[in-house]
Amino acid sequence: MNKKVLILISIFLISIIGGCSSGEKAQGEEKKVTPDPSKDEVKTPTKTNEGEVKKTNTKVITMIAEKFKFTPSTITVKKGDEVEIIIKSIDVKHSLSIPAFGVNIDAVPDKKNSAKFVASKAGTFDMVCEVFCGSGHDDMKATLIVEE
Ligand SMILES: [Cu+2]
Repeated sequence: MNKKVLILISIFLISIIGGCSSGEKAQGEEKKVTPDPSKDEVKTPTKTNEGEVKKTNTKVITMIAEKFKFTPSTITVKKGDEVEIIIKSIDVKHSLSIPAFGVNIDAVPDKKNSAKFVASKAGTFDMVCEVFCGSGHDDMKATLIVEE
């Protein structure tokens, strides 16, 4: 009895596999047709991409503030990128200010603060700490490079 059941099951399985493989063949035939539509597909998404670029190109950068530096000390993005900076301090209270883009984030110990901005202009910009944090405060700077 069991053997008959097994044989029946294996017949079913074979017929299912056979059905799948014939399905793959059908898909293979469809793939042969795709090269021409794919050329059109390349053109159409570029239109929608312009809107999507801002969403998909969000660059999330995590920075650490400490006496008297930022890590990383230089960040590089592309013009038009939406940039999210997440910053926390590992000692005392600092801030990260990017005057060129109106960004000012408190850098607080044990807390992550963040801000988003669009890097709308190319160039090299200062990022500074605006909270007086000690003798090296004036040297507490980092650089934002926005590539054209
Ligand atoms: Cu400071």
